[in-house]
Amino acid sequence: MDPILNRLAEAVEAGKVDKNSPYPPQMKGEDGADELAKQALDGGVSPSDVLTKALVPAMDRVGQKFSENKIFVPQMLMSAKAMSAAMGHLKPFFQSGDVKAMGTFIIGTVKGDLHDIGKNLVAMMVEGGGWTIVDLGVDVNEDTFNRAIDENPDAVVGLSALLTTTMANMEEIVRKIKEVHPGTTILVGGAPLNDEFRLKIGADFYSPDPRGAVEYLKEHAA
Ligand code: B12
Repeated sequence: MDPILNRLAEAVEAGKVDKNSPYPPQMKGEDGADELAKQALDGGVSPSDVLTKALVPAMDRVGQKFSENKIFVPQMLMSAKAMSAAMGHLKPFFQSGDVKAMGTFIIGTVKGDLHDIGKNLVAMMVEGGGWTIVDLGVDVNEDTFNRAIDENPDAVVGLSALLTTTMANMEEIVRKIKEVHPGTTILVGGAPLNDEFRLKIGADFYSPDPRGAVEYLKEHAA
């Protein structure tokens, strides 16, 4: 494998965003994901290889370490940021159709709920898995979800809820989405949820972390 892809994967895993970023201290002054992704593409590595051989495996390892409590939210956020910096260089290729996205993932925090840190992490990790993200933000109601599905008919939907009170809103949103768009696959997550609740509300998949969502989407991509 091209050594630049190894360096890019290491930068993403370590959360090194760009040359000027002070984190992590042991990589001070070194190129980060931003520069390395650009160098890889300028050097002739295909956008698809940058995505599948460096970014996706790096985020996969990050997700794994997070699941095993070997790293925590701040480190994961830095890796997600590094991944986003690299993705910025890939976007033009995705948009031009040179790289086929795995599909579209619509995500939002359900109505009444303003917590978005977990939702953003899931969005970034799923984007790292090669999906196009439609992020509807926080406090999102069923009509907004349904409109987004109208606009992106084969999209998979992700719902996030952090409050026990908004879990009820999540149930309502799942019901309304399934009424209007019966074939839609819905993933749910958020600290107070579990798989029993997922089953009760008729969603398709629950994961306590982004990695589970990425794995599920990989298996269920059209
Ligand atoms: C930060 C925070 C806030 C911030 C939110 C900032 C932001 N931009 O998000 C602010 C200060 C705004 C806030 C406000 C409130 N908060 Co608050 N908040 C928290 C806190 C400390 C951390 C949440 C967090 O970001 N965790 C880190 C992320 C990474 O974890 P996560 O969200 O769970 O996401 C992970 C997984 O759940 C999963 N996931 C998440 N979404 C999805 C979606 C899918 C599809 C999948 C697959 C996975 C997935 O992946 C993520 C990464 O692993 C928690 C306490 C805690 N320790 O959890 C309280 C907490 C959630 N808040 C709480 C409360 C009560 C409130 C307020 C009502 C307080 C108030 N009285 O005003 C308001 C509600 C405002 C509103 N309407 O939403 C309570 C909820 C209690 C309950 N059981 O309902 C908690 C648990 C604190 C407590 N112990 O009382 N809060």
